[in-house]
Amino acid sequence: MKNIVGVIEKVTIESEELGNHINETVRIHGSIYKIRRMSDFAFVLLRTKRTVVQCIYTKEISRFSLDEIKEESSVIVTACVKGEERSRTGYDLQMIEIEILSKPEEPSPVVINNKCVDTSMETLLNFRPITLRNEKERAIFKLQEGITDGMRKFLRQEKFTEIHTPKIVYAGAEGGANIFCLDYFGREAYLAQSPQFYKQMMVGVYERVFEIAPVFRAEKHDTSRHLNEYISVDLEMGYISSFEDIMQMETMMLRHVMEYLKEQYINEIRLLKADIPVIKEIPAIKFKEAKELISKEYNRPIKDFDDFEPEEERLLYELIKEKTGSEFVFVTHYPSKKRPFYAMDSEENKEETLSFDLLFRGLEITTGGQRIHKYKEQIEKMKSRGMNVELFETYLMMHKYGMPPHGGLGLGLERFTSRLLEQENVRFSTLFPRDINRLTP
Ligand code: AMO
Repeated sequence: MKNIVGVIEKVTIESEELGNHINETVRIHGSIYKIRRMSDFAFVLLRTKRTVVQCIYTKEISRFSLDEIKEESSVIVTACVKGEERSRTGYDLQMIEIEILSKPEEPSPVVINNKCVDTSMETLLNFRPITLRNEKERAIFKLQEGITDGMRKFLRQEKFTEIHTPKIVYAGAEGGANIFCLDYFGREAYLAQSPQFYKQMMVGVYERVFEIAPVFRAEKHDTSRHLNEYISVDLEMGYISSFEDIMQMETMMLRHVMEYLKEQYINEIRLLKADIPVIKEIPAIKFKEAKELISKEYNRPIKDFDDFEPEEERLLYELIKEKTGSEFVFVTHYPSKKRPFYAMDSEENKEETLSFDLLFRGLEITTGGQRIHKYKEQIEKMKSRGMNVELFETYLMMHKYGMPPHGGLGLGLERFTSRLLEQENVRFSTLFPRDINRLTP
């Protein structure tokens, strides 16, 4: 019998530690990212967890043949760390020995070791397990880690409890036809469109909750902003004075995230040439006013009085940016008929809801608002929409047995990341996208 004591023996060092070992011999592991042969030496780039380290191969010092190694081999390099001003990191690794742990069967079908993967989006996504190894490609998702990490840190600080809610559900929360059905042991079930019901229920338990998890939308259209599975950042909070509290909380959260990224992810920001906005305040405009403003400023007749066309979202961004300098804008008081049954209507105008969207660089990234917390009011609204109240019995339990005034929001992580990086398609910020045509890899 053997005892596992919970210690991993360290045989190699981390690339971040290299700067502390100038003129010392170290062992470091990684994948051979690129071999660049020069006349009497070679640059060998080693891809480690987060950085690409420059190694130098010379016949004089290196005790192996360059022909022994291939790109994408997994290796342990023994090398001397030499200070080198011309190197990005301030040092080079003079290769002495190499231990090859594994070699690829075949060379990569796509060139992944140039500055960016120069291919179509289709190929980029088809070969995702490989193309993600590109320095820039993987930096996108490292930065995305920073976004969720920054959000988590902020929300914990604000006393939100992180929760995990079911993704197989008995009813859709968001209405509409974009719901996936599944056979649940002979009963009809669905994939959750959002954690809406559960996060509301959990407000009754913890007052402030959040969840960062996948949600599913059976969108049949193939657009640059729609995915069939995406990561939703959901928060819900009780004892709000008005739905503005939610917008205030989101503004604070986004401000915190931007600062956190600049502190912790500067290399990824530089590599991706990301323009991280400084958030001071975010203007808020009523939906109706926004529609009229766009129509007036751009001389466009309003076609749809209840929703934005994608082009209108872009134009609103241009306008707000020009007038206020902000790349974000809250649009409030959406028409009641366009919002789900749980949205609270405004006292002043029952046709409008106490809800909002947040647009970032011309794209909706968040929806949020105040919810109905009174039982009778909720039942009444459901009945007026012809809904089967009985089906929602377990949801309505919280209303029946008492809930504080509350509200929350849902933010699409991929949309947010792709706007931050000013990408043309949300798929570029999706690790393994699921869309109407794509189920692999
Ligand atoms: P909504 O349905 O507007 O609201 O979704 C919230 C946010 O999720 C993102 N999003 C999507 N991202 C990629 N592909 C899609 N198909 C997709 N659909 C939505 C958007 C959007 O702003 N329960 C409410 C939120 C709340 O009120 O708390 C909800 O889900 O960024």
